[in-house]
Amino acid sequence: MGIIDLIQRLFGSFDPMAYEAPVGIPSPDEPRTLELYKFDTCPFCIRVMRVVDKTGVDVTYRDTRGDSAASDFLFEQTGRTTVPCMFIDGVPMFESADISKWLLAYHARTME
Ligand SMILES: N[C@@H](CCC(=O)N[C@@H](CS)C(=O)NCC(=O)O)C(=O)O
Repeated sequence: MGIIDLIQRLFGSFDPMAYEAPVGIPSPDEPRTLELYKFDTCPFCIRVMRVVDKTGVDVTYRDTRGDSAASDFLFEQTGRTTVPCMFIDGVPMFESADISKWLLAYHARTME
């Protein structure tokens, strides 16, 4: 399945070029440092990691089940332990659908 098919399967008519990041979240228009807090049996994390694989976006993974420092960091920064959470230049974003859309826009606008 290609990237266009993946977008349609996940989000129907989502247009990555028209996407606007939520208030407070860095825009997907320039290179960013991306860190994804996740664990491997979390279905929402798997969905985001699939988008990462398909797009080839450079994301550093932090496993909150295998690395207690990662889990502690996530809680200290956000007051939550929910994954997936992606830090975009240090700004945390929750919700797999929101993270996936941001990644698809980032791929379309900085890598294509
Ligand atoms: N609606 C969220 C659901 C995230 C979620 O429920 N994550 C679970 C793991 S599958 C979790 O982190 N639970 C532990 C917690 O919330 O502390 C999304 O789509 O990202």
